Amino acid sequence: MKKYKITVLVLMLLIAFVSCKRNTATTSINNTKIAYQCPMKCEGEKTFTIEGSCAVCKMDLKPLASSSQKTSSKVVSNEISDESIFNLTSQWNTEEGNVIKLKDLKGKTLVMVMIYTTCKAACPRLVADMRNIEKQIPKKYNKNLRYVLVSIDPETDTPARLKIFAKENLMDDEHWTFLQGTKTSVREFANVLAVKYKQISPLDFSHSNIISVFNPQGELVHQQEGLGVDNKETVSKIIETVQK
Ligand SMILES: [Cu+2]
Repeated sequence: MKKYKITVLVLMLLIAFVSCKRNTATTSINNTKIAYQCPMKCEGEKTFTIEGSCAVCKMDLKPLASSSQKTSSKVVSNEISDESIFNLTSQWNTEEGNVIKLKDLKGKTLVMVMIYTTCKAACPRLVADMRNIEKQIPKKYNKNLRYVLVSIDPETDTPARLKIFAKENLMDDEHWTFLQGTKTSVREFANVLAVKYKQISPLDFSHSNIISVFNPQGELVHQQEGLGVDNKETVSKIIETVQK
């Protein structure tokens, strides 16, 4: 009887040891495989080996394999009509107080970015990036181009506020347009651009830093991601698109 008990005990210990070992094995595989990155790429391509939150934007780091940002960094679409942002039916207020739909911008190459005017961190740099791009495009194309800044904070960024912002940032010419939507339309538009944003306090959002180029049919032809990144490719893509 005693011998039987010991055998059972040994068996149980063995099973416990085996299952324990299996657990550690999977964990270590997971640890070595996954790299984490800020979904907003606040620190560029920098990756981390453990989960946590971004030191810059405070968003949760995402496992790199499941990051959709990578694939969306350059999208060339074939399905013209279905992929066009002109399918979106939402209405927007411009900084001039006009009410428009995105399809009212049809026929122009669109350079679009999502920002909010009370942003102290990324948006001033994104706005500078937009101006830097605009400066490199020959002026003769301006009539066939529209640089569009969509507010991710429609509650604060009223048309009047956007107008002031436009003037302050010397973006008040006709080829610049600022848009105020609704919370729903802004979220919908952000999803189309693969822009992520999250309100973290009443006047603060963490958000992706993506500048998108659309052809005159409203199809996405190029995206650049990051702050102060090399925009040569974006500039040549805009010129190529506007010349078509
Ligand atoms: Cu910002």
